[in-house]
Amino acid sequence: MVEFKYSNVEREMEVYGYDSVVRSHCRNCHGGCGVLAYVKDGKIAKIAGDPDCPVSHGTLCSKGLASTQLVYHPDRLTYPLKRKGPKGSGKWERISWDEALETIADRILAYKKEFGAESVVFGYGTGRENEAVIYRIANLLGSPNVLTAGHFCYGPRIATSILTCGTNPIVDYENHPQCLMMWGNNVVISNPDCYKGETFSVALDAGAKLIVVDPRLTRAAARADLWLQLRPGTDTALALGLARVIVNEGLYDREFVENYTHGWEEFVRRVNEYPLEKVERITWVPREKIEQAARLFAETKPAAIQWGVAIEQQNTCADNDRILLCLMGITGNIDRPGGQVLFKTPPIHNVGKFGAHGMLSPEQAVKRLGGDRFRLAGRFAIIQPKAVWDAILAEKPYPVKMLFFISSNPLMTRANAREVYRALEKVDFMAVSDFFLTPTAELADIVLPASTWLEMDYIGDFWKRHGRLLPRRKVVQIGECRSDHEMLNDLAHRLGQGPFWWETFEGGLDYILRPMGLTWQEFKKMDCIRGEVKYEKYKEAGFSTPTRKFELSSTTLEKMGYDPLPQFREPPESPVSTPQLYEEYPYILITGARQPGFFHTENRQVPWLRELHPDPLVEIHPDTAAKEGIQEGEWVVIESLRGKVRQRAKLFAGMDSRVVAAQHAWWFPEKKDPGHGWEESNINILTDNAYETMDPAMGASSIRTLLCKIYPEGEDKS
Ligand SMILES: Nc1nc2c(c(=O)[nH]1)N[C@H]1C(S)=C(S)[C@@H](COP(=O)(O)OP(=O)(O)OC[C@H]3O[C@@H](n4cnc5c(=O)[nH]c(N)nc54)[C@H](O)[C@@H]3O)O[C@H]1N2
Ligand SMILES: Nc1nc2c(c(=O)[nH]1)N[C@H]1C(S)=C(S)[C@@H](COP(=O)(O)OP(=O)(O)OC[C@H]3O[C@@H](n4cnc5c(=O)[nH]c(N)nc54)[C@H](O)[C@@H]3O)O[C@H]1N2
Ligand code: SF4
Ligand SMILES: [Mo]
Repeated sequence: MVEFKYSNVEREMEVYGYDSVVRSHCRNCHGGCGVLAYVKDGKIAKIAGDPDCPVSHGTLCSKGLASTQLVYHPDRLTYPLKRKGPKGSGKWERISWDEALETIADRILAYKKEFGAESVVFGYGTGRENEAVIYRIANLLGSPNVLTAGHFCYGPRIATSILTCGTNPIVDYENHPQCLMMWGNNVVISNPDCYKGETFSVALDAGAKLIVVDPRLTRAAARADLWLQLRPGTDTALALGLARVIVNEGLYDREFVENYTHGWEEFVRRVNEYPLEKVERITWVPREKIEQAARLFAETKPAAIQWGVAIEQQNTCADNDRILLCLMGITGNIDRPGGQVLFKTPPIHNVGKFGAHGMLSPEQAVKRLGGDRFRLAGRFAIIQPKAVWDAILAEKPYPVKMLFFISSNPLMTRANAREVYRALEKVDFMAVSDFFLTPTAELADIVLPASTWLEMDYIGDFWKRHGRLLPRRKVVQIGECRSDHEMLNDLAHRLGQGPFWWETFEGGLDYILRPMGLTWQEFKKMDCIRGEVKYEKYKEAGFSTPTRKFELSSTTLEKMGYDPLPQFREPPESPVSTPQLYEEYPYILITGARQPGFFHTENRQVPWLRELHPDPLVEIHPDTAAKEGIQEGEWVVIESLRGKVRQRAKLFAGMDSRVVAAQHAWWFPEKKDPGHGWEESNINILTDNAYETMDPAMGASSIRTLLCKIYPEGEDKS
């Protein structure tokens, strides 16, 4: 039974006259925070943190608190739309769900017949708990092409963890890590994937040591015992340097290394290719600091690495993840209390069959776009967006005719936005499911109104790696909006996939829960289910890898023709790899450090949140600003080889003066023309997606490390 142990629900209801309160879980980011939704006269009147929630303990961020403004926003799509004029004309007409889904189903079946199922590409962006149903419908159709952000976000952490130790090691905050190394991450703002900033902050307050690896002085860096302010894009070299100190000073966990790892000798040879003078030269981090950090991390037990996406948006993406996994392993922190634990999810069915991809035939699977080039990505059903744009624009290796984006705004969020635009403009047919008419949706043929998390029943977090399941309970219905799960369940029937789906998606929820002997109606009354928590499982069963060991040297990567050990590569554009370009574009540009109120392109129309960040900002060191004649708050032009955009200057001394940091995902919903200003400040107009600049295993684009120039608007330097 749902119990309100720590909250004052009854009193709140009495004093404020609320009619009811629904306990649920927010998903305005990757989700997980417990909320109490107070309802009055059929409307959500207030969202509050749920003190009984085991994930967030009553805390919420600004995005969660502003959910009511999202749900009741006047610009929300509340019924399906069909485009009336040419693409991007902004002319729409209301249609029924039947007409919308019939049109989409007819197109899918027609393209499948004429061009093969692979000509239909489904797409989503970051994790929004709808990915399993999207893979299910695509797999059953026979399309191997689901476009995600997985090439440069989280997918690499999952893929490399599976290769190295069987699953993603999660920081065990409940058992008090004594040292945290925060690497390319800012969890107190981003609360990403399996983590919440709250637990990290509690660990620091309890006295955990902190090492931060970040080119920018974040709040966490300011609190750190050691801040390693590296040159952007040089993470693998720095981590190899740390590993070298740990190996050569004998600070590693001998017992673990001897009994449970594979490839130790090769690993030692590799780290010895990185003497600290070389590492210092590459990374700009003084060798003494590297030594101090290595000793602090290896000698404090238990310790954990709180890693983030910055290390993945580089051409060394997979190597960055792999070397950090190796650091977790050789220090003996894997699957130990307070270290990094290979948590088990409760026994459930995965409707998407991630990993096994059992529903896709091998003949169709080999057609996955880019799968032969980015073989590690392909193995995890991840595709590089450029392969899709090429298939639309050049029809190579085969034509892609239809895109169906369900929770993504790729025009703003994928590298080389102008190429993305050309592809979206050219594609024969495009459907989009979203809350709003975004710049991407404006190029669609049909737009479907999606439900927010407050408008659906679902099993929150079932795809994540921290082992918890939480019921998400529907609070309200807005217009004709439907959850992506319900929408795809309906579409699947129209595609002839009925026998593999359910009458309504409640059947899908029952299916997910069935191995636990629960139905949705039963689970709905519960608070949370956690998988069995057990430590050092490898001592009994080994690791779930080909050698049953923790693979410092990856046998799988070797078989795939990749270097089995992590190695450093210079960023594709850098003072070292392209010195001539550096003369003309003299700053290293990093993009996309998270902002509290926004979630990528989301929330710019939500008043409470836009108030936090009215304009796009680019951080510039005061010395650089002085050199370029830039004043605080002034609009400036940021330019790369690909193009230029405008943002406002924010002077910030917490960076090397050679580095500039711009925000990503900016569009202006208040601009009523159909483009909504997508070109003005969209930093992905500057980022590159040439194949040779990508990570060879995952296909990650280097959106965190490129070269730019910057100057006051009006002083055109091109
Ligand atoms: N330059 C640069 N670019 C980046 C990054 C960076 O750091 N720098 N970060 C990258 C990363 S890590 C990622 S993951 C991607 C994210 O890329 P995307 O996921 O494409 O980005 P969003 O802006 O979040 O787009 C999501 C859209 O879906 C809608 N939406 C939200 N929830 C739902 C839902 O439940 N159902 C439906 N149907 N729609 C929903 C929102 O209104 C929004 O328009 O961006 C990447 N782009
Ligand atoms: N509020 C909010 N929360 C979000 C999101 C959002 O858009 N807004 N997006 C969500 C998504 S999809 C993701 S993937 C996560 C990401 O969230 P995190 O993993 O926390 O990553 P970021 O905040 O993007 O970047 C973390 C830090 O990386 C640093 N950095 C930049 N370049 C480098 C580099 O070369 N090396 C190193 N070591 N550090 C570098 C930046 O200065 C920044 O402080 O956040 C999620 N949560
Ligand atoms: S961090 Fe914010 S947006 Fe994310 S689940 Fe918690 S309250 Fe919601
Ligand atoms: Mo992401």
